[in-house]
Amino acid sequence: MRQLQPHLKILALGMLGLLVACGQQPTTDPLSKADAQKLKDSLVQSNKYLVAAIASPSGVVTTNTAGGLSLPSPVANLILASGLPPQSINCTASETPPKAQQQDLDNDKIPLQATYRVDCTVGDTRLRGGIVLRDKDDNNPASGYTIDTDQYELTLNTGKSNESGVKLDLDLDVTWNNPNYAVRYNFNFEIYGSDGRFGTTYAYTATYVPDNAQTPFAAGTFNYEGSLDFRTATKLYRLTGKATDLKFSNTCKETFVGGSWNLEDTRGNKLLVVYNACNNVTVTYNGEAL
Ligand SMILES: [Ca+2]
Ligand SMILES: [Ca+2]
Repeated sequence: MRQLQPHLKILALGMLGLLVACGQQPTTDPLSKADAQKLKDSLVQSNKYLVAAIASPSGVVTTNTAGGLSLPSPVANLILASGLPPQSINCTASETPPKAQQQDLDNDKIPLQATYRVDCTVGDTRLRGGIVLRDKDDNNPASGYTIDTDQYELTLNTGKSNESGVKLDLDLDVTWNNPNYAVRYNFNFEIYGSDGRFGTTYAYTATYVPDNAQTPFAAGTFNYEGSLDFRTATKLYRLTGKATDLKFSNTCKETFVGGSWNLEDTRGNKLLVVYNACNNVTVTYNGEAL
């Protein structure tokens, strides 16, 4: 064993070096316009997943789009947010425990806990991953829920030289705080393809004020602030973010439908995302349209 020790030391030093290399410090460089464009793409593409995960627990989406399973709407919506056409989607899917064994005492269609795994293909597009859904309180239909994705990935042109895709790690925690909700987003979204690999990471707790307390996830308003990390191949930007009166409506599957999201780098450069209406978003960088 003694003879191994120098090797172990070298190994330990090597690993330490690796850890230092991975722990990239945020840059103080101004956000370049090219990177601002990538950040815009990331925000706009990721938007639909944020919107999808908020769904009316009372409205179960009965669908054959995921291997014939009838899924709770936050789960079905997340799968449909991939943009795969529901008619031609071909999935293998599993549900644990099986539906017949799932507990739902408050009948809010959110099981006490269930895990869904899907593997879907349409042509050379593939979606796979896991989603765990939990009721915050299975004796209270207004309680809220948590949804966590696991190794969730959408690949386009699978196996080809122009393969591209997105990886999503979304942990969402919706907690009732009568009459409003606290919504915790823990979000990591990565895009890869011909533009390289870039991603956004953030963790915010938003306040969510429903328009109507009887149907809390039909429509409402989000407000939150915090930092957002944007990684490119060479840089890590840490931006401050403030979302003001983001209007959510479950009639819009693509985007928020009102309000704005302001992101600012360490030099005061501003990326402003304005939601005009459903799927109608204006993004400017220091006042210039992107
Ligand atoms: Ca329940
Ligand atoms: Ca409940």
